[in-house]
Amino acid sequence: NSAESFGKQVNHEIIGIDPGAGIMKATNKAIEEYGLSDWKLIEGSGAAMTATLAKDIKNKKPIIITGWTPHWMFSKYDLKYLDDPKKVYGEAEEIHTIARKGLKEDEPTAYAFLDRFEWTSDEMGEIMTAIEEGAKPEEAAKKWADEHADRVNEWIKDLKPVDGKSLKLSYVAWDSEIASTNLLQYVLQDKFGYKVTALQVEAGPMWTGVANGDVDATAAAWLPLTHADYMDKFKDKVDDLGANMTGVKTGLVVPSYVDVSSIEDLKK
Ligand code: PBE
Repeated sequence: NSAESFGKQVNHEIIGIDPGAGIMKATNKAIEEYGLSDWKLIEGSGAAMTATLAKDIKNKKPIIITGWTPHWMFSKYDLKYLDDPKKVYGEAEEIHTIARKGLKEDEPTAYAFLDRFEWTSDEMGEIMTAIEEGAKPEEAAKKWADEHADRVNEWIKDLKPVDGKSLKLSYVAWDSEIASTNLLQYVLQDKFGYKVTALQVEAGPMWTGVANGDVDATAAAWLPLTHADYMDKFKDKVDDLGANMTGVKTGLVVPSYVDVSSIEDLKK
């Protein structure tokens, strides 16, 4: 049948991203729970995954990737999530901002702003798409903030500027987090006068940095499921400031021309 030929056509390879990503852990669990023992999850990076996706879509070749929303790939290409009846990829996922212990007392302005910061996947999508179309991340973030002063003003209202104090954010080079972190960096610098370093690291160090106090905050904690391991390990050592975005999603994704609709179909 066509599902069997799909597995063969893609060499039973799922194109993954960086090994620290929660979606990689979820995919290994999916391979187990759906009995996909002949499938392999290929490690790489977000950028390598989207490059492979672009190439295969151009040639109308079958491909299966680890995907997530918000992501520009869903507006650029016709893609679909495979159904996940066992809910291995969770439900009602959110992106949270987490801060180091003590940030609230040490930097009340940054803390209050980060605590208020919440936006939508459409808003993030505008920055992501601009970057995908060639804008530098910091320029795309600045442009978005300048064009959405009403939104930015809701977040910064009544908060007092600081004078050149330093702040560190950590993030992973996932397209969604490149967009959010560049926006936070711009607002913290331009509206409050912080000197912000945005450290691009792997997922493990992103969490560890906040937990051990080397990093002030990250806006890239996907919860409750995607980063559950990290949260379990560090929950007493970080401040969870709640969701900065709701309704996000992860899963296995294929171009819509691929004739497979559920993860269960991969077994056949
Ligand atoms: N992601 C994007 C990340 C979180 C943000 C879904 C690729 C992950 O840890 O899987």
